[in-house]
Amino acid sequence: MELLDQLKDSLQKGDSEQVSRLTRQGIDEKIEVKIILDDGLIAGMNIVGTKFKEHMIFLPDVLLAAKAMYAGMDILKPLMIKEGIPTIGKVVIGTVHGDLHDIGKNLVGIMLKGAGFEVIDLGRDVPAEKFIEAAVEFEAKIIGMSALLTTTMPVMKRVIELAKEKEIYDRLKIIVGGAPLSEEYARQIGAHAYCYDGVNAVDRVKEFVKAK
Ligand code: B1M
Repeated sequence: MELLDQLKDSLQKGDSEQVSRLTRQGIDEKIEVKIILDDGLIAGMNIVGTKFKEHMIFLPDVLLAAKAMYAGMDILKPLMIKEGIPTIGKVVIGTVHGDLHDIGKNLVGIMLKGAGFEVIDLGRDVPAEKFIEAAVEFEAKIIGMSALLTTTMPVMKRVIELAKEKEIYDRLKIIVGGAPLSEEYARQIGAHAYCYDGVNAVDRVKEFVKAK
């Protein structure tokens, strides 16, 4: 079996040790970090999601897979963050209130750091008010929100309403992302951009910072 297939397979089994070993092996074999991430770790996690949806696996299996995903990401992280790049702007990032899914948000954070942004990561299950308070406190140019549940998406709308109420909406840009979101939803709630992955988030944030 090819290394990336083995990686996908080990991630699905929630075998953190194998995922770490194969991720290291991939790096040693000079496979691009993006390929290891996209075609190994994320591809494996997508299969986990489908199986979970179809009731072929259960929540503890998903948790184990998430743990294994982190084992791989921990190894890739230093390679994704280029050293010594000056800060080109501050981004406050978090997963919205009620939502504990933070793998995608963390990936986006790593990519933004790698692109030279200072990332203030509020974590997961973040109340709407906290996004606004942090953006004001750190004078952030960007607020980035992640949601993976259809039930938590409305929290994003609340954050945007609060930003308008506190009159900071026009001073910064708000980006949103997460599997259930869409360009259309982002537009409806007044977000400045919908980002489908970390690379796209970096591109959009760079555009916004340049345009200022
Ligand atoms: Co849950 N879960 N989960 N889960 N989980 C989903 C999201 C689900 C789609 C699974 C399914 O049914 N197929 C489903 C949601 C259904 C819905 O709302 N329509 C679901 C459910 C139902 C639940 C629970 C309710 C299950 C239960 O308890 N019965 C529960 C909810 C808990 C809560 O949040 N309150 C729950 C729990 C969990 C775990 C804790 C076990 C675990 C999360 C662990 C963790 O994150 N620390 C988990 C996982 C792992 C998943 C799946 C399998 C994988 C999510 C993931 O990490 N993907 C997921 C199914 C799936 O998405 N395939 C599922 C990999 C990650 C890299 O992708 O997060 O999409 P993603 O991020 C991408 C892009 O979306 C984008 O860039 C990232 C990189 O490419 N992006 C952004 C994301 N955020 C961004 C922000 C940006 C820009 C881009 O700017 C700021």
